[in-house]
Amino acid sequence: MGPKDLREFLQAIEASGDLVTVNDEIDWDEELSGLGRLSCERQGPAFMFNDVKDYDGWRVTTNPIATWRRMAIALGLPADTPVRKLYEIYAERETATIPPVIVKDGPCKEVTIVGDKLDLFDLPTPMIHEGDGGRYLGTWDLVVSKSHDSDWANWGMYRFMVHNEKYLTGYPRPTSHLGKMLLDGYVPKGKPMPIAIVIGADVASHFAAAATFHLNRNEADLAGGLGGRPVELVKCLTNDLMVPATAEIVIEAEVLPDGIAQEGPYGEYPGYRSGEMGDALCCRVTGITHRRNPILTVDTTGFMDSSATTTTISGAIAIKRRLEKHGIPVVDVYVPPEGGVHLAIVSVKRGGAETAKKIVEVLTQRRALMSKIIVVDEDVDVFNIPAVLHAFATKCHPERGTHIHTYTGRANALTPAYSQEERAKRLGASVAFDVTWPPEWPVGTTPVRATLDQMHASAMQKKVLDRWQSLGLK
Ligand SMILES: Cc1cc2nc3c(=O)[nH]c(=O)nc-3n(C[C@H](O)[C@H](O)[C@H](O)COP(=O)(O)O)c2cc1C
Ligand SMILES: [Mn+2]
Repeated sequence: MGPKDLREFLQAIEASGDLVTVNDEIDWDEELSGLGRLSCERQGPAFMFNDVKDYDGWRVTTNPIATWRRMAIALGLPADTPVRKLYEIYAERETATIPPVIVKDGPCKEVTIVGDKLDLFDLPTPMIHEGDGGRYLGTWDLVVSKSHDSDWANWGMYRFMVHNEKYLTGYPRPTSHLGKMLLDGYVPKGKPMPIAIVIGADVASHFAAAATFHLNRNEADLAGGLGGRPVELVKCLTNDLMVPATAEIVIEAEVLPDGIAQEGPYGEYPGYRSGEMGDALCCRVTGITHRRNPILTVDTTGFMDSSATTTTISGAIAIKRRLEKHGIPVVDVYVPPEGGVHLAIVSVKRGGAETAKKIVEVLTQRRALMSKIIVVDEDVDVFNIPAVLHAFATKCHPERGTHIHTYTGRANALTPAYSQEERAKRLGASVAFDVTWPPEWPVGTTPVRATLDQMHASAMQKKVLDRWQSLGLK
């Protein structure tokens, strides 16, 4: 079972040496996020900042899940669990959903603020990067919304920026489930859409919010599966939405059906500041509730952030399921966090040009997040980046091995390689690199890899391995 709330998770990563506590004063204005940023780039620890300038009584934690070690602990596993194993366990738990339970009260209600007392500047919201459009409150969050005409309660992780004391502006993409709910249900009727921006819930709930999950299905069930226990939900103060009861902070708000506000730019997950300030949805805060001595969690978004670790695991599993559904003989899929959620590595039982072409088509049919797909033979371990790089450098034919697929209207507007014009028109392309031996080459004519396991007979391999062991080598 995973940790029951954020505090239990933080204790666990402190015990394993993956959390560093800072008791000296630190500035919310770029300083604490700067430390968090450097830690992502160096695969260092999460931080707990106990003394944030101007914000007595508040604490800030950066990048809860920016390493596989912290992901493992979040899933209730040993910190050194191999990535392949994490993928297997995550995929298993995704299919074993557990519905939430409703409780009457919870720690997230220890302090409640409504009416004139509401002021977003009372929260220690950091200025994360120089050049951001403002202070970002929602980075590692969980945003609850409910369908206008059904019981579907969606959870998504979307960025939100402080606009003024009582207004926030946010960037759920129009293709996100929140975006669809708003545009299909509330905007046509001219009704405000209630939302709850939840910060510091149990980690499994945040995984569920960031996961690639079905339309019309509740991520709360997925959170139960991932954490191995039902999530406890409690009703909001100023609307009927249900939120995780152990959350550190809950911002209750309503999205205006007929108002917009300026949002961005923001240092984003591909590892670059993306775009200009632009029109975005606008929300009026209706209530704030929080735990005593609350902890604001922050993802210092950019290269190797929490988003890279979290979204790549559920994204890769979704890609594998999708390829299987389309009859591709897929073995493994890995989306390495170093690729900024733009690169997928797919191993297949039988490769070749037709397979590579089909893979790039299938993976760009609806949304097109991956711009590079490396297709390898199954004897290449997709989790072993040096092995993948070796195969790519040697086996991909520069001309016949490159399969480009272009599309309009669904390109990822955050892809750094696209020009401003391409982004505006959502024009893009994805490429599959075929790093497999052509299936039409006669058996026995493909080059043999010069490795111990391929170039030597099994008797010699055994002899060498025995000698290796007797030399005391690992
Ligand atoms: C730290 C983090 C930040 C994210 N920020 C955004 C965002 O601002 N806008 C967005 O559309 N998706 C964002 N995502 C990705 C979504 O959470 C993800 O696509 C999720 O599946 C959305 O849920 P939905 O399918 O219910 O819309 C973010 C993910 C993470 C991990
Ligand atoms: Mn959803």
